Amino acid sequence: MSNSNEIQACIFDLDGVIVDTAHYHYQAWKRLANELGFDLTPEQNEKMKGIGRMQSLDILLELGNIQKEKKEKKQLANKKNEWYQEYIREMQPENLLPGVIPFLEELTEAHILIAVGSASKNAPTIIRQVQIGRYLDALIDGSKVTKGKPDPEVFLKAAEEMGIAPEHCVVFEDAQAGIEAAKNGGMRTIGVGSPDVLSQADMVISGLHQMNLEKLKTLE
Ligand code: B16
Ligand code: MG
Repeated sequence: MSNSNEIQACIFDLDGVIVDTAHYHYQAWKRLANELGFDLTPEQNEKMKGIGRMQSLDILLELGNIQKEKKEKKQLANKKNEWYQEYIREMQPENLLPGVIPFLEELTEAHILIAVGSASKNAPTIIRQVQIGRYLDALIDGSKVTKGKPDPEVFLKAAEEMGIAPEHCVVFEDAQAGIEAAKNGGMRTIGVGSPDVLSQADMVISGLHQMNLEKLKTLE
């Protein structure tokens, strides 16, 4: 009989956990802010992490105290996305963050299922470029959800696609909104990044190079 705390699946956020595209998002938003006549600090950018494209734009415009019509907003979001896609076009397996492959290998060997749950509509492209598709049992990206993090939809859909109950899932996230989303879905959480920002998580690590099966099992 399986223990009710048993970890049967890990769900990974993409940007900031598997790859450092969080940095590219920041560069693209900062470029847009500069074009609109103001600057975007790394602290302000924290609020935009893990949030969908249009919602992020709303936060940016509010920071700049700028009002735009719907049509112009679409154009600004497209512009940001084109810059972002330019940055990610060159990505390769070498761009995977340290420790990703050894941990995915360890999970696969232990028969723990693996999913990616990302707010990004560019997630399938990134996964193809860094070549980790073979490890995944489910991929839920921004085009498959209607509600952004902190709504748990993205993680609940990943769990459902794998056929695993939320209480048997652990979510790895670098964004406050993502930790909140996982908790709202009844999942355990591992924050990837700074403990100051991710204090709500059950455990915080600086990157997947600090993770292994034994450490994961301490959450059971
Ligand atoms: P796109 P994640 C999120 O990905 C990013 O953290 C967030 O900064 C971005 O705005 C969002 O994806 C949408 O991305 O513009 O590519 O659709 O962290 O949930 O993997
Ligand atoms: Mg992220």
